[in-house]
Amino acid sequence: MVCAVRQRVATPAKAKPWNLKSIALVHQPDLGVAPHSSTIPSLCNVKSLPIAGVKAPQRLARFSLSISHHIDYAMTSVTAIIVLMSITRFAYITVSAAFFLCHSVSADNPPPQTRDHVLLITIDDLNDWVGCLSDKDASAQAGHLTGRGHPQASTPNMDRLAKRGVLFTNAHCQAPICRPSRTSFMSGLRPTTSGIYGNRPKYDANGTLKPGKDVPWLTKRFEQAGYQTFTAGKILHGSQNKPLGGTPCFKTNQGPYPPKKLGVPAEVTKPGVWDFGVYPKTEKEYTDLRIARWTAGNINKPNKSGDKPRFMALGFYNPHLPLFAPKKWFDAAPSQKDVLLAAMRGDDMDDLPAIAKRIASRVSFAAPAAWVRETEDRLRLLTQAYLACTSAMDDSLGEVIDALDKSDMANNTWIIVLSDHGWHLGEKNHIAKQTLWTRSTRVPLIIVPPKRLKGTPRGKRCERPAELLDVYPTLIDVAGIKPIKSDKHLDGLSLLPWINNPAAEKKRPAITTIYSHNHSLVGDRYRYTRYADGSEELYDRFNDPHEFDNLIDPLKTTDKNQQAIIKELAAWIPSNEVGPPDLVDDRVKR
Ligand SMILES: [Ca+2]
Ligand SMILES: [Ca+2]
Repeated sequence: MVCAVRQRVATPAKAKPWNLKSIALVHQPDLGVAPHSSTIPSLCNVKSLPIAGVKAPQRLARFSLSISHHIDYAMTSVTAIIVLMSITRFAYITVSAAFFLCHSVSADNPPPQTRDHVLLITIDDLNDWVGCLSDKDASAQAGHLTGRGHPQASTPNMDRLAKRGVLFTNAHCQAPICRPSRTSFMSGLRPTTSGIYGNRPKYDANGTLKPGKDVPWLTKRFEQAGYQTFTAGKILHGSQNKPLGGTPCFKTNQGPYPPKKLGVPAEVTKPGVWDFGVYPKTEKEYTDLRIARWTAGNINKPNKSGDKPRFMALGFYNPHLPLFAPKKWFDAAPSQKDVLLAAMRGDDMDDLPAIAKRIASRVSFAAPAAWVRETEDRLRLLTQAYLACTSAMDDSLGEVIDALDKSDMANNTWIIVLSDHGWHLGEKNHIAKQTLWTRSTRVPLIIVPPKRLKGTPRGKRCERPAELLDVYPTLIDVAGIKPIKSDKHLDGLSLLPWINNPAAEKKRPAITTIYSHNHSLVGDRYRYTRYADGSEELYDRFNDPHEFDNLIDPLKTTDKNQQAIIKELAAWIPSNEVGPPDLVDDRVKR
């Protein structure tokens, strides 16, 4: 019987139970539930599933799926039993026992042998300056950045993944800083639920997020469902990956660092991450490449855990500071003279509330950021380094994808690529992250279905709002693993309906939070921001992708529908938020 089950994987006809075209499901494409309600994500996105072979995104489908499996097993088992009974009674007893063993496994989760692998790739501090998110033609015509991406960004490997799957062009982080963002997508909980708004304190030994919630980390969730997991590089903040588990695990910190500062004078900042330039001398020392090659090596190794599917998570460090990369990537980047700078306008800060400026001034390492802003030449060097490091990281990413494509996991692996948040390089007079403006919140998010799913939409762009915390319920959904009690606490939505149909409507905006009670909400067109003191911003992202003009500025109010837009977006501001309002009044205005 065990042999009979394995044959199901190799024979296309045996994959029939996974085709859910015939399953009638309730259609609620835009999350037809009230904001703030306790949602079960996999029940909120129910709709027909046009992708042949995609696994069920919700409990109803999974229930039907389980029935299908039982019938399939029963049919296979009966055939096997008849044949074997003709041989000996002993064989009959043996096969019957195997049948019941298989039957009990399928009652909990789909058999491991039929499940897809998952490759989750996280990138650190990469904004939307990637090839597939950039308005190259429009920028070239205009001679400057349009506000969407960067025309000189070179990321061929991310671009080829976008052609193989769905690129979410309106995806945003839940917090514009490492730890709370990474916590959100690895736990499925908003900062407003977990209470994790900043980079400190460290996770506790057990990785507990909040007593009583009992939500497992994403890796643990898959481990509990029968997956072998491994982690490499930066998944949680500061490579504090211990709570994630995973065997094997490749631990490495950022670096190596040169003996002295390269791009920033030593007197400007203490030794540490704030620097940029050509380093290390040899490619093999480059950390992201080491992470990629370790991962590729593990992909190529025989799976020692038998038939277990794999959940592989790796995190690249670049283009997080320090912006170091081998020389070839600086040579490939635009020269200091030719590099296009981010768009800036002299009066851009005039229509911003004071708290927005205070939040920007709270950024870590303010001194070197201010030093860069002092001259255009310095900003050009930093921009060049950011583009060089992005390309270097992308090249490392390519090695992982190449290894996967050559492996025995090539046809049955979901690939997810994301960045934890964006980064400013001069927009709104700001360097670094930790703001609620688009260059901090907008991130690349690419989801690539397995090659085995013929007929799946590929090379599509989904312009609907998406959140990084949607990754957790999405992966549970596409893996088809059995829902558990803690799933009802998840704040995200499965994106499977939008993988199937990128143009489907979606009412729920993407929400980014910085410190408690400071939220920015992005819908299809507008960004609405409400700070802890009640002050507001509103941007028309279609007509003003740079977010230059705060429409709430009384002098610029022209949209007669403004109140309706605000009301619609503000309804999604999380209620019952953990922590008192943070007015960010501990720093003077810059
Ligand atoms: Ca980060
Ligand atoms: Ca402005």
